[in-house]
Amino acid sequence: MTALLTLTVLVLVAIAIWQMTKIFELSQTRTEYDEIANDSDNKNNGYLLFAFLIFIYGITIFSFAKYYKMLLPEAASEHGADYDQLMWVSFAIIFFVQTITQALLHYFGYKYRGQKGRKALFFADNDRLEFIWTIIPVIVLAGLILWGLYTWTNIMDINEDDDPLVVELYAQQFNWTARYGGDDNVLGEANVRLIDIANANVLGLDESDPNAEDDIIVKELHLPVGRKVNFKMRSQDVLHSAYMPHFRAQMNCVPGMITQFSFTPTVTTEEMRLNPDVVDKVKRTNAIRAQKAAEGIPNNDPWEFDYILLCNKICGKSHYNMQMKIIVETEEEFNKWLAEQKTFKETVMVDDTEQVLNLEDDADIELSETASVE
Ligand SMILES: [Cu+2]
Repeated sequence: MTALLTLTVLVLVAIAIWQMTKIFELSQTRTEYDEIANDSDNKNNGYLLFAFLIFIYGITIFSFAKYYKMLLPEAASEHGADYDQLMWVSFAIIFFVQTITQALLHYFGYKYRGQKGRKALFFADNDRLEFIWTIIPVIVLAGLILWGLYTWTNIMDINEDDDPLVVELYAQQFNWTARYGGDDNVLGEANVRLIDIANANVLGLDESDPNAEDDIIVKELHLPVGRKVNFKMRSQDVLHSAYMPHFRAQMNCVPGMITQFSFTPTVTTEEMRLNPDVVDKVKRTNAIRAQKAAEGIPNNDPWEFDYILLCNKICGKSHYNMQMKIIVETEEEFNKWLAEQKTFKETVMVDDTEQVLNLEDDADIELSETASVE
């Protein structure tokens, strides 16, 4: 706040000085009107163009050198490599073209600066030149767009081939819930109108749908490595966006409809923790955390890398913290974890059963025990 105020004061003082200089200039009687640029002004502006050129090249190189490490590590999904390749080729073309065109632009600005007695050349058109500067961008852009469309179509080809694992991602202000189809890998019907908080049916599953019985609802997303996952996204309230940066995946979650995304994780959490980029990032982050902890700032325990699902639509005041941990593990570890989770029937529907069977005295104790399990 103090810095902002100081800055505001400095800017205002600068404006005041500038205005006073103008008043001073206007009060002088002059023979020559010097608001028109002369040769020396034009030359200085020409040099300033070169200075600006050096500045933009410099800041580009500086940004890449300093912030390159902020980029994501290698992709952890099958399609991620294609996606990254498309991005890097686009980057390379943009940097190549920008480097050349900016140099030409600024050089010609300097070369053909205004000079007393020099007249601009009248140059109507040149078909060959126009053809060249039209056809090159057309070919390059058409190539990039076609390649992009091809990649996009491949990524968005969501099908049931190769026995994909079906997972629902449920978004609400401000958290994520995941649901697995259970033994049959089929998600039961669900609708926000069926949400029954009192009965802990938080996702609005249809209790009359047999497919819902073995559904598993969790707050931590586990995925088996090497198996295709078909995500089905729902939102309870506003637009959210399921963003899994390490897998190069993002899809909007729209109230009233189911959106989809599909990818195959290729790197387990354990393997990714050994990735040199990740090791470096963890080291840097923990150095900052250690420093903050030493200064007595709370919540600065050492951090360990984990994949993450983030919300990427500004959906409200706690949007910044709308996230869920993702763990990619081997098929055996995944199956073991899944087997330990309670099904929808075991958690929610048990209450109804208990109510019915409670009428029989003998069954009472046993069922109460089951029912008390969260
Ligand atoms: Cu959100």
